[in-house]
Amino acid sequence: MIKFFTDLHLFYCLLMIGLFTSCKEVLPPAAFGPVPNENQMAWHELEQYAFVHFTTNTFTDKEWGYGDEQPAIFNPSSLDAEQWAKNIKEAGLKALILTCKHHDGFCLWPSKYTEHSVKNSPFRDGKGDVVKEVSDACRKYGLKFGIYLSPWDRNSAQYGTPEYIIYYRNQLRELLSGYGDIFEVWFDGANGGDGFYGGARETRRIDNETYYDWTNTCTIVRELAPTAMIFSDAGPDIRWCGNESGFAGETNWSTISMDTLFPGKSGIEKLLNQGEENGNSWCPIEVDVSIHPWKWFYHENSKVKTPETLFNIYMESVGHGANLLLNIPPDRRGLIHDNDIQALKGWKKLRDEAFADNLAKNATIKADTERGNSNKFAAKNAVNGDKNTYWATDDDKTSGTIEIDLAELKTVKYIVIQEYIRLGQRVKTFSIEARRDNRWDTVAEGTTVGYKRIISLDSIKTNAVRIKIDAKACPLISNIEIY
Ligand code: FUL
Repeated sequence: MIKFFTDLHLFYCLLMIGLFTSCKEVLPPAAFGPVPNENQMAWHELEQYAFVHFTTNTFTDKEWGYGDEQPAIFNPSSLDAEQWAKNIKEAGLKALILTCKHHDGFCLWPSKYTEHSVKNSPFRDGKGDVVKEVSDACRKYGLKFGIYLSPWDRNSAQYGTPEYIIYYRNQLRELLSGYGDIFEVWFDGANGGDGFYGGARETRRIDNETYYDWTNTCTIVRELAPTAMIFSDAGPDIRWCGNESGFAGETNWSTISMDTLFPGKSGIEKLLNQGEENGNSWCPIEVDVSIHPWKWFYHENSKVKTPETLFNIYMESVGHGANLLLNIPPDRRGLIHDNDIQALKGWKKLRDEAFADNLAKNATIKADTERGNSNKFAAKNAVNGDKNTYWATDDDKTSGTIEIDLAELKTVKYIVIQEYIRLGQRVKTFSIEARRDNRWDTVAEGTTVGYKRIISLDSIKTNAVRIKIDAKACPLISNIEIY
């Protein structure tokens, strides 16, 4: 009897071990290096949004007001924030950041800490609040709203003293608590020196590294707007791209070591533009550029960038794994000018046409290696339209090749690749090959991929595309599109 039970026992045990081994779960890779937090992930997914520069400069034809402008000159004849929001939305942009106060110190909201604001202007008989009108319009049109509050203030008599920091923070609190959800706070690194400063009309120099005490200012943002991203030349959440021409590096690591950086530090443009492969923080790039060449504010007869130029900017910002912040400045009426609207429409059309028909959707896909031979990490995850699944290799394989068979000869102009960055940015180099007459030719080579990489090809004819990847750790590719 005892013997019978023991044999049966043994049989069940072996059966269970067998079942367990065949169903053994293949685990996802561990994170590699710094990774984005949830706020940064949501920010990456916005990809592109608008900057709106508007203040007394719009009426004085200046780019940097001295600080002695009379509030009386701020008098837009027909300001319509909904016209801004509607056109920005229709251009496919996802948010709007408003210059609530530029370097001249004039406040677009009736701040209780200064008289230098809309409340002493003819706009809406001194009862207006541009920040409120714009944030309301954004909500109505489904755009996120962000604020720019210039640290440098050429109007304030206190500028350069510790009292000014109290003033600056009070204004920040007003903006963060009175206008609904704020998705981004933009801290400018510019500090030019001379200004009105309450009538002193002199040059005031501050120490960029210490004067603003950014750590404690950022704490205010964290308390009042916990999901807001903080932008400055040097993070902490998003960094500047190092230029105002509209491009992120061909190599663009979203990682950088920020320990010795601070807003306004000079000589770090290239570092900011490319990031650092082994940087210790996740701090991706935002590319800020204006629709008017070299002008942030509206000026009569300003040239407007063509849809084609805007498309190139898109390719070198969003297409290089950065977010694009495109400045669209309203004119003296308080409206986005029709020339700008036409450029935005043309740009949207170019994007829609370029990315209309994703050939990878119905294609057959395979990879030379798949993590644990598991469906969970199979090549097909890169074309299933689900950003949460990805193709991965085993931990000990840092390179891999994925092949997309288009079944017949197609014309291919763009290839989009996205890494599953929630587990870190990994791809160091890639090459793209196209199959023609049973021969594989290399048609493009590049370095980093990151959140998104868009590769432009010479309208090649091919029936299959092969992407070879070399990474710092096992590569994780969540999306491939072919157009
Ligand atoms: C710069 C400023 O000096 C420009 O006027 C503009 O606001 C640009 C976005 O940032 O630092």
